[in-house]
Amino acid sequence: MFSKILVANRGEIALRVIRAAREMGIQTVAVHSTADSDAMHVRMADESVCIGPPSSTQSYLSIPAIIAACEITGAEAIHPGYGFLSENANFVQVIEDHGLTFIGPTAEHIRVMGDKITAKDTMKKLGVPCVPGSEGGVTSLEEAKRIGEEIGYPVIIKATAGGGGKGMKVAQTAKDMEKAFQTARAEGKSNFGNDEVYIEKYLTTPRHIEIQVFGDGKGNAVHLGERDCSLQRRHQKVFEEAPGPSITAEERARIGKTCADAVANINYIGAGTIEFLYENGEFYFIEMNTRLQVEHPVTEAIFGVDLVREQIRVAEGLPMSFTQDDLQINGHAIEVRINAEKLPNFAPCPGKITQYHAPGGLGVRMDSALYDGYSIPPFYDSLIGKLIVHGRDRPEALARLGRALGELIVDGVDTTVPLFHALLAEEDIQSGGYNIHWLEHWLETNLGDG
Ligand code: MV4
Repeated sequence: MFSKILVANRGEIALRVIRAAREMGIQTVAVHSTADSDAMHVRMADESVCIGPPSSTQSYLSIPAIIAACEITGAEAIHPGYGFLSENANFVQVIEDHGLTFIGPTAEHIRVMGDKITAKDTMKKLGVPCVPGSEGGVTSLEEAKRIGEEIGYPVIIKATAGGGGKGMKVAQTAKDMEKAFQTARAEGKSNFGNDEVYIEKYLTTPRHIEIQVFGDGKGNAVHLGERDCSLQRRHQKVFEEAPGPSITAEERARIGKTCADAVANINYIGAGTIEFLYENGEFYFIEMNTRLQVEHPVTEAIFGVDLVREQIRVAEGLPMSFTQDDLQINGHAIEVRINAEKLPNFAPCPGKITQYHAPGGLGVRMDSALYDGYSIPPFYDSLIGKLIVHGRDRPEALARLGRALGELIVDGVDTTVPLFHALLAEEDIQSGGYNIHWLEHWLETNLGDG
């Protein structure tokens, strides 16, 4: 059993990890930049170490500073949270070279899934359904055009190293191919230092459905159903729910088993998310994330499990504390992301919180590192809280979300809370009838955003 772990993150996710560790009787070490000396994660941890100046590259992304903090405090393992170093294979390698444990997958699993072509090839061989497209990378315009004719337009050209929507271009017809192909390559080169691209059939109106998987690293794995994360703005999720309003129990059992078997086959360890586009009753693999995700609490709510506790257990070599048969869905959960941003353009809005009051009551969870008088620094992302509601069914969860949003007070900065009040009034949100384009269209129509 670990006696002390270091949390290489900040904000609500650092608190999330500290809370799980404390319930397990494990001591915690927070790391922080000079801009975060007064941050809640520093106050909540048993110990803290300042690892550098405000800039993320010199603090939360500094591998030597984090390793030094481990050695100074005697922490035996590192939980990376999400973002920052959570999907950095080199970080995992350095941690292991120092005789420490990374609470997460192996460097190899991170490397394989970080390269989108290798990830897709691996998943395809494991029997996971993928979007039709090129076999591997496409290097010439001639080849791109040939594949376009073969699979039929529209097609999408994606940078192998891409992410966050960068290096992704749609060609509606053959005459768009040259420009789309060259632009995707150029964006891959400038954003990720890699101009390799691949081509897929473009799905026009899918939903974003992701399957939560969990492995013990010894050939055993389970799935914890899906989350529907279709409501996004510029590739940032804003509203997530589980189960997916469009997914049947049969579909869940089938795609879930396919995913669990796939990760069991590669001895995957810890939490992972297999992302799909879902259209006309079919699932199409797009990417795998080898980390705990921001929206994991909706899965925790409906399955009644603590995913961070399980991550720590398997990192120690212990078995998972449940089997597939133990995992039964109870009710419905929704998460909304509270960002310090000013509508209608979602401009970051750091500053001092003059009043904070978290909602409570049955079926309400508020994961936030805010407190009265806290100053949100301008150096990091704008997520300041996640409100997660759980009800016996979707209508109850929606009603509870409206009630909890009404109780929430965040004064001193602008937030995305008004957006959620407005969304709850929409028929398509109440019915669950949305896809990946719904929110951007709604924002354009209702706020003039875009
Ligand atoms: C696609 C697609 C349509 N067809 N692939 C966006 C980011 C990256 N994770 C994958 N993305 C997409 N890939 C094919 N073959 C549409 C998107 C997409 C998207 C996906 C999920 C959630 C929101 C999205 C918004 C725009 C485009």
